[in-house]
Amino acid sequence: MKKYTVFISDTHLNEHEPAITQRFLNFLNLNKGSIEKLYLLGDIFDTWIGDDDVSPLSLQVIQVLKNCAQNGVSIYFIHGNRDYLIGPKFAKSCGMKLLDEKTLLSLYGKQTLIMHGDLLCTDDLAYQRYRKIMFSPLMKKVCLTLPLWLRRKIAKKLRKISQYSNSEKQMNIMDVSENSVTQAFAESNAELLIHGHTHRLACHSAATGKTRMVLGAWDKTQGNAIIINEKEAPRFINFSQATTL
Ligand SMILES: [Mn+2]
Repeated sequence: MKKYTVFISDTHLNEHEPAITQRFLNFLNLNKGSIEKLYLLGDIFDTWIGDDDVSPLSLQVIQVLKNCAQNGVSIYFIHGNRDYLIGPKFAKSCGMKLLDEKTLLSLYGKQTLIMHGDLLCTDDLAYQRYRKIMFSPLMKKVCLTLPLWLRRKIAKKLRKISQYSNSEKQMNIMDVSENSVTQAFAESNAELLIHGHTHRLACHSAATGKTRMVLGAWDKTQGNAIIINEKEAPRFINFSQATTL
C-alpha cells in the first residue's frame, strides 16, 4: 500500500462546533495506517491562548494526534494567525514537530513551499502591521505571562474586532498578493506552493509551470485536504462523511 502525505489547514476547531472536531478526528483515526506524513498548516484551532489552557477539546486532539504519531505518522505543524501561540509543550504532547512559518520540502522529489498563507496577504497593510507586532517572540512571551482569565478576555475582544474589520475590508485585500506569490516562488525556487488561510480552495497553475494549491476551510458539512504519494500527483479531497484514503 502506498502511503500518503496529507496537508490540512483551517479546520478552526472550537468547542461550539463538535461536528467539525469529530470529522477531523475521525479522518485521522480512520487513515492513520495510510498516512506517512501529516502537515497541519495552521488555524487548526480557532483560538489558542497558550498551552496551559487545557480544555476538553485540546485533550481530544492530543489523544488522537499522539495515537497517529505512535502508529508511525510523522506530524508537522505550521502556525496560523489564530493558533500562533501553540508552543513546544502542546506540540510534544501531540508528538508533532513545529516548523518555520515558511518551510521548503522535497515532496517526492518536487520542491514544495508550505506556509499558512497570511504572509502572502501583503495588500492588507493593517493586518501585516498587527502580525509583525503580535507574532514577535517578545510579544508572544508577554502574552503568555498574562493570567489565563485575562488572555481569555482579550482573545474574545480580538475576535470581535477582527470580525468587524474583515467585514469592512474589500475581498481582494484579504486574498494573497500576486507579487508576494511570485516573490515566494522566486526566493524558494519551489515548483509547488501549498497554503491555506484565505479559505479559497483552488489550484492555480501558471504558464511558468509553478502551481499554487490553496486549502479551504472546514465547516459543519465538509472537510478538505491535499493528498499526494509517490505515484500520484497532489490532489484535493473533499469529504462530508468518514473517508478512507
Ligand atoms: Mn488564517
